[in-house]
Amino acid sequence: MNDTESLESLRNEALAAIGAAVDLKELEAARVKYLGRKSALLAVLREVGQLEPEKRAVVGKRANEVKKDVGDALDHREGDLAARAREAASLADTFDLTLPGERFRTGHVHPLASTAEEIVQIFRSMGFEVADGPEIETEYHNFEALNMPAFHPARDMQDTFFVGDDLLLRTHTSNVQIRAMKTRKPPLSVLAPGRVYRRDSDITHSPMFHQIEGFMVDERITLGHLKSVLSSFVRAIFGKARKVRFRPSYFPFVEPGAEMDVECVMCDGKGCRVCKSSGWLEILGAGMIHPKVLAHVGYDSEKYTGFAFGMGIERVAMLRHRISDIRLFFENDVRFLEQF
Ligand code: 2U9
Repeated sequence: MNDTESLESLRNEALAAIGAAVDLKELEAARVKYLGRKSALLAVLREVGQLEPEKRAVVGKRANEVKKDVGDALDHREGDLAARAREAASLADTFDLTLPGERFRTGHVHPLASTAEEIVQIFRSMGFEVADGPEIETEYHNFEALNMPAFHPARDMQDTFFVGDDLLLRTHTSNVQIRAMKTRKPPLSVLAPGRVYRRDSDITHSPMFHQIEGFMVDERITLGHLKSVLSSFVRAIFGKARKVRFRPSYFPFVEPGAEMDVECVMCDGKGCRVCKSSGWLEILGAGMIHPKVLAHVGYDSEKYTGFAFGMGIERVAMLRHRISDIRLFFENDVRFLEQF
């Protein structure tokens, strides 16, 4: 093989190796091999001076051309490989949009909040307005004004948290109604939803729970109005077909007092463990507002009469959703809350 032929095969070999380099490392190795100090091409260029003059011109020219071709091919391939490396790196950083996404956990309205809202809406549709009041209350507004003077035995029915000399955590939302009555004149129909506190704790009692109380006062309000409003309420929340019944009961702030039962929602009145085989579930307490309570707020009990009622929101929610332990409402376990 003469010098020009060996230059051609060197050029072909170098260009093939450059084209076959898959990364910058392999390309650098090709650069060293074909253009480095110990490369065959540089040896040709070093020795070209010793050739006879005619050969020197031809071989020298071709060797320089080969050197330029190999250098250009190296630079070109380097640009390609660098671009490919950048693209691979950026692809590794991006998301695979075809992968299934993570499921978002959506929030839920707490079953107590939705039950309270539903109860409030039913009474609003019957003309009641909603009022609010303090959870820390005086003995007067929580007991005295409700016909429960000091040492009244009924105070024991509502074991109380005292937080000061004359301050307690309200045991019912009746304080809101007393305050509403004191500042306003009949006709009035007010609903008082809110937190109440009693020293009681087991699977159906919590030291903090929620009540909705309400009252209606005007001239000539009768027990008939009470029965009509509360029967409508129970049918709206438990279904039209549900039977209801009233039983006499005692609360110091009403006279007469009554409790209202709804046909058992678990067994449709047949008798089960939940209704203790009676076929009925107690749902709320009610009565005609005691004349002494009307007198405390400055209403003429000869002219005005009214009815009042109270219920526990937890109890309504437990019956509607068949929940057996009141503590589930307050543990905030998402596995429980997600079901509503
Ligand atoms: C005023 C006058 C009268 C509200 C009433 C009840 C009967 C009653 C209980 C039900 C279950 C409380 O949550 S519970 O433990 N309530 O039975 N509440 S009458 O009577 C009032 C309220 C305010 C001024």
